[in-house]
Amino acid sequence: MPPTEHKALLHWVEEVARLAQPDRVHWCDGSEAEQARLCQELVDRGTFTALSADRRPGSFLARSDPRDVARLEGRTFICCEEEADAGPTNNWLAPAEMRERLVRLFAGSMRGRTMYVVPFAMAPAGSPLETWGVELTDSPYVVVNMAIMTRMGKAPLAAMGTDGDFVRCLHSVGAPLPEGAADVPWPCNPGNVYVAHFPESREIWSYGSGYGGNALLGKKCLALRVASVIGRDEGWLAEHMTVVKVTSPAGDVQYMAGAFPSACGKTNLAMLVPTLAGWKAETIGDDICWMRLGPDGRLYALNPEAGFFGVAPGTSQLTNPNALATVRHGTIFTNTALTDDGDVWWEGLTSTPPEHLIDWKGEDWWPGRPGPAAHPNARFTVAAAQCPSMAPEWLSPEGVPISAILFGGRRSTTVPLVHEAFDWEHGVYLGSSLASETTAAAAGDVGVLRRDPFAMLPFCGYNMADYWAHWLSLPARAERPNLPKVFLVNWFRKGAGGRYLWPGFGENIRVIAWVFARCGGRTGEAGERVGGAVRTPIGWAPSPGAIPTDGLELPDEDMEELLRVDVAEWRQEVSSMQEHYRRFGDRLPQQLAGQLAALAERLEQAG
Ligand code: GTP
Ligand code: SPV
Ligand code: MN
Repeated sequence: MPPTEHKALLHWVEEVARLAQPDRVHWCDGSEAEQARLCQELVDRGTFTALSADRRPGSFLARSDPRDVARLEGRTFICCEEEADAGPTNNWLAPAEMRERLVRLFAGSMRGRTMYVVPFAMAPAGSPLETWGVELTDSPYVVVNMAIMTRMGKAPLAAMGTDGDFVRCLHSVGAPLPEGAADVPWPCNPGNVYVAHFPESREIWSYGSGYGGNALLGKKCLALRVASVIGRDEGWLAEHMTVVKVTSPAGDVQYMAGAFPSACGKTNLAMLVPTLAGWKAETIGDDICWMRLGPDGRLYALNPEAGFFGVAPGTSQLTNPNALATVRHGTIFTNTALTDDGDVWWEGLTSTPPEHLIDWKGEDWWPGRPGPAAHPNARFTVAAAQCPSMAPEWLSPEGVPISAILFGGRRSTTVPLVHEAFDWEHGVYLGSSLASETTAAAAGDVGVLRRDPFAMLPFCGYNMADYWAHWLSLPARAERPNLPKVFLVNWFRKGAGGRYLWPGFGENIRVIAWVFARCGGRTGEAGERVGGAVRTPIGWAPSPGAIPTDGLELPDEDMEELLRVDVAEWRQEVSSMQEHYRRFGDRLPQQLAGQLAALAERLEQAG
């Protein structure tokens, strides 16, 4: 007996079962016993390797099919009625046409498998933004990850009642099992992947991939692509942002949100361990935030997720001790390397690799072997509650008031360490201009500079120009708007020989301290503010000495280079922005065209 009397849900589950023809249907209750049973089943079928009970208790390693290792942006679609509403940055197909293709693919696609019914909630229970989803999936790997990443099972199902609205999330790895055939450890169908969104009917259909954002449908598909459309319609924001709580030596508290493209530093900023004495940082969320205007005209942010699906490579005791403490137990690792004593390893975890490993493809590996031992997009899935740096208010249903919004990408050149927007409209311009060198989080080339506005290029569920207009509309939506200040940061500027000029990680607190002071916070113990700024053509920049560098072995010339605004480079940036904006035709908000013209003018004046 299904554990609900929700008619629409029951009807849909039946309809999908008729189409996909699974051998059986299992309603997930989200209990610990269920999680343990499914993990054991994944061990039995070879998807999981149980890690050493001494070294990594309650933890597992999954190795994916080498063809299924990251998000597939080329196979991700926004299927709204009008192509123009998807905009030039999204793949589009008419809903009827996409539905036809998908129905053909899903027909019989779960044969020989179990279809799991996974009810889940995004946002803390009782939040005005709480959104329910139900994922139907034939992947037990997806179920155990969803159990960590969302509030999953009995509780959200009960909260939905008999007629609560939910987002229909349909997922199949696209690998039906003929009777008697042996399964593979990571079934998938890489040649036929679709990650399709129907924003108007609030539906997601994903086929062929079992990995990350392609398959854990609460995350990028629901909490960003679909939620961004709901937010547009209802007047709130769904963003690819980290949220961090910062306390200064003076005891002032500020919450900051940071939009950085995939694998550009959100998780690390969320878990920052400040190197400056007296500063404290705590975590609200690491990847997605939902924000709405409060009655006081401020933007309030909450983390809709319950776990982290974080990048493993580069995570070490030096760079992110909080992440390492979080993944000590009860963690699912995907595509890391396996040590001889049953633990995990990845590039950057230790300065010298172990003498022998099993690499992410399941092959013997030793130092000097070609290729990394862990896939560059290897990840850990772990409950946020295990993270020692969580701020208690990460569970606040109302969210936390944001003082600063940071935009940041990987820019080897041009973009200085930090600068501040002149005002809200200029801040929206900065977000719209965000660009970054591509990473392994998505399939395709790595290190290629591309515009990634608001770090939402692959995640915005509607026309990006309309999304900018939505951001521009915020001040008019509040009686007395009191919106965050906006900053552009760049931890990744490079010097001679391609080395990073800025030490990054815990040292980022030095930039945060300047931002904090710019937002009116008292930084020093005695209550002083250290936020000196000079006006440059691109925005407010720290005045000399305003970024504290005491205790940092940073040559003066490096700091100068980090803060340098090269007028010639910025003129090129303007031409590239003109090209970027041209793609949006007359949907581009006039204010942004005006901002770009004003920037060009300021650069002209600068000589
Ligand atoms: P997604 O989960 O893909 O959205 O990524 P993210 O934005 O959360 O990025 P994350 O914090 O996981 O960092 C990605 C990679 O960048 C890791 O290898 C980090 O070690 C590295 N990284 C993060 N912050 C810094 C920094 O301040 N400086 C440098 N040089 N590298 C950093
Ligand atoms: C990202 O790519 O921004 C991620 C990982 O956070 S995934 O969930 O796969 O989208
Ligand atoms: Mn992300």
